Amino acid sequence: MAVPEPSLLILIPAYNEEARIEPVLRSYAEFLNLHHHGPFQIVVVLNGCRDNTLGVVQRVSKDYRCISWLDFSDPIGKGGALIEGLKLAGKVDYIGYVDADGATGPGAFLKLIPFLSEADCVIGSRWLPGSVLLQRQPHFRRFISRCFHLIVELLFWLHIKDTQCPCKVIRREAVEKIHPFLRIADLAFDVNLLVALHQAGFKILEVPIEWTDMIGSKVTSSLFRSSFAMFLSVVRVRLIYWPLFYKCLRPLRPLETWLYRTLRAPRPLSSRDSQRG
Ligand SMILES: Nc1nc2c(ncn2[C@@H]2O[C@H](COP(=O)(O)OP(=O)(O)O)[C@@H](O)[C@H]2O)c(=O)[nH]1
Ligand SMILES: [Mg+2]
Repeated sequence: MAVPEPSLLILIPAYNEEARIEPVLRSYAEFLNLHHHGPFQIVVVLNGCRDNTLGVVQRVSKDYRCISWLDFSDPIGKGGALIEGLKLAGKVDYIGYVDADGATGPGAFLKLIPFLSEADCVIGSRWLPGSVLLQRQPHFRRFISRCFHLIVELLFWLHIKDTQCPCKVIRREAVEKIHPFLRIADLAFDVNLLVALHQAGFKILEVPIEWTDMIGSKVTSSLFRSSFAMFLSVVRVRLIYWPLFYKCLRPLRPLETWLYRTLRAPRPLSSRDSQRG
């Protein structure tokens, strides 16, 4: 008889994913049914989709009881969606997240789980030897990604090669402790998460992953705008950990709001927002 495995919650942030999400949901549900011998749930977190992503998720959820969704009308962004989703950690042992495009298959995701015996958070890495990239990102996207990595390394000294790989799994205790420090609503959310874990003394382990760049990326199609918003967000994460300086910058809030609006990026949550349950 199989030994029961820890309970698992997988979050999938999704924005206008009607074309990509169905096979991903089906493959995760099927694979986990066969290979994860413990309770699991898959929760899709949507916000303000202008297509029929919600309809697709609702239809697929009729075939698999493990699939459910949260739908927010506000433009809370990928990070905002994950911050909301992480509030469901509840009594689950492990909480992970992956993209809605299937860049990381369920087999690659499940391979991260055993490493949680050595760490509080395990993250997939496309930049470690041993990673398998079935389809690489375009050259320019990879160049921007390395520039971003350099900025993150200079600001935080995390020594993590791939902060942005959307395939991470974390122990519930760690999620609960750091949740109040999660503020970044755009794609720099991952840096916010990793810095909060690091500052709280949790162990992060980076392991090579199998990954495929999928057609239809929203980031690649708005690379400059997204990258600039991510730059602003990592600077903000840095400032959060210099509280005195951070307070002095409060008068600049309207400028920040204007910048994020101009970049069409979701604004970071204030400390008050992030304390609301
Ligand atoms: N809920 C939510 N999800 C988002 C938003 N923007 C992007 N996503 C999701 O975040 C993931 C990453 O986006 P993707 O286009 O795959 O970017 P890439 O993998 O970095 O090229 C996908 O699952 C998207 O649907 C958003 O504003 N809200
Ligand atoms: Mg993706």
